[in-house]
Amino acid sequence: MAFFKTIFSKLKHGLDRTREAVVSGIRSMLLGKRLDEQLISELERRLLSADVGVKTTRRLVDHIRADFRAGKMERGDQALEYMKAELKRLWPPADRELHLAPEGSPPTVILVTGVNGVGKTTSIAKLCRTLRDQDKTVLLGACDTFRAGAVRQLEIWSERLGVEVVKGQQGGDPAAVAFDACAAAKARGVDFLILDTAGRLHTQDPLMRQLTKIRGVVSRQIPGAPHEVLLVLDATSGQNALRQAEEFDKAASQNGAGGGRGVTGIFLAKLDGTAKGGIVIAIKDVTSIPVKFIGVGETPEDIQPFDPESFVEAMFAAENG
Ligand SMILES: Nc1nc2c(ncn2[C@@H]2O[C@H](COP(=O)(O)OP(=O)(O)O)[C@@H](O)[C@H]2O)c(=O)[nH]1
Ligand SMILES: [Mg+2]
Repeated sequence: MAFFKTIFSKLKHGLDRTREAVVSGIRSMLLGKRLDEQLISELERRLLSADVGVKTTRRLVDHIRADFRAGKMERGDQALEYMKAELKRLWPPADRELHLAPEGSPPTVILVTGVNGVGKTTSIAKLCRTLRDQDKTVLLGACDTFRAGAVRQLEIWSERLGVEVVKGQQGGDPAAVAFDACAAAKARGVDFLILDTAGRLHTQDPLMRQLTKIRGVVSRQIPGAPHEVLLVLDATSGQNALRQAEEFDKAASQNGAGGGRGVTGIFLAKLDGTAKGGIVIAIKDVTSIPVKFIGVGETPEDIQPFDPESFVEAMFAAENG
């Protein structure tokens, strides 16, 4: 399935800030230069400051240092090529696709979760837009009943995108909205049901239980659902995003609701708003949850599938390349 396609220019543009702040520095530091100990230490510092993460940075730099000392690597260009190749290999090919309902038994249910303000509703609009472009029918469920204006925000997007929303009372039970949305999705035979949930603080236990409850309702209504639990993270929040990934994964897999699977994928929003695009690599270091999508702007078109090859190329691309 390839609903989502990389558009390289958009991806590259989305990573402008990361590239300008850190990576173009690394490029110009290495290209055409001879390696020495000082250059290698500087490389290490810059990788860390792009939030690449300690583990991967250490692995890359240790290898370059060892090869340099053994006389096997002399030029900065070689170090750059080595890093790109290694980074591309970090992510196994499996499991970046959207998990779908079995052939012939729609709907595919996507539960979208994450802390307030990270970009959940916007990311849903993006998913919705791409699916609509592929002639898929989509229904939205507004399970964020806590925040005033949340339902309205989803409705505004849905009107623009031409999809319907199932909603409940403000302050009502989100699980009840999930129930109604599942019933409506089945009755209408839509291909996809996307549920927007309230911004749950990962440290607030009752809110986590709420998520578990929604999962339970969904799985009883539609066996095998939710097929995908997408955690939206805000790339601009750095280390905080990493902690959220760990906490959500733990909490969502407790109690066994919905088959006991935790978060099945990450939607990393606002990559365009940060110079620390290396966070994608750090996420890989601390959790086994695959990043499936990245957000590179505020409009419904600003979505990209996460593809390691394109990502690394875009991150290390020459400014005019
Ligand atoms: N630059 C940028 N802004 C984004 C992106 N995704 C969301 N936003 C903005 O982040 C803010 C919060 O988004 P929203 O979807 O309401 O977050 P929610 O509270 O998690 O539903 C809004 O101003 C969005 O326009 C993105 O990929 N890039
Ligand atoms: Mg929202």
